[in-house]
Amino acid sequence: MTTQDDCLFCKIVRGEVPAEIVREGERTIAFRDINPQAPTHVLVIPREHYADAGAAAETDTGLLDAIVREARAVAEDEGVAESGYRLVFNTGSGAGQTVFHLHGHLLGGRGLNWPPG
Ligand code: IU
Repeated sequence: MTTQDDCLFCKIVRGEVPAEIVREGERTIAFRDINPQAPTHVLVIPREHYADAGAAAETDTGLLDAIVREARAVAEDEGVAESGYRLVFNTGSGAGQTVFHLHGHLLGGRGLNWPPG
């Protein structure tokens, strides 16, 4: 499995940096964003290091399936599945990505506008 010593989210996976983990899967973990943008704002990340969704899609499409499934499970756990939620993969700095370890933002619990900013 690929991990990076200096990657913040790899450190969360290894338990070296604390996070409020809400769900753990075989290939993924989900934890609350430290700067929540909605009442429910959970990051779903792979245990393995990929820089972004595109990098994972090139070699490991099953991983993206696992992330989407886990996001749905978290949405159900959080009670936002029925009212609707958003799953966002910021991909590249121009799209607002700041942590270069693949993560899906699960946002819910409030009305979400479209188009996003
Ligand atoms: P982005 O899509 O790469 O911009 O998202 C990174 C997210 O990681 C962002 O929402 C941060 O608030 C969040 N985050 C975190 O949850 N814990 C941390 O220690 C750090 C960032 I640094």
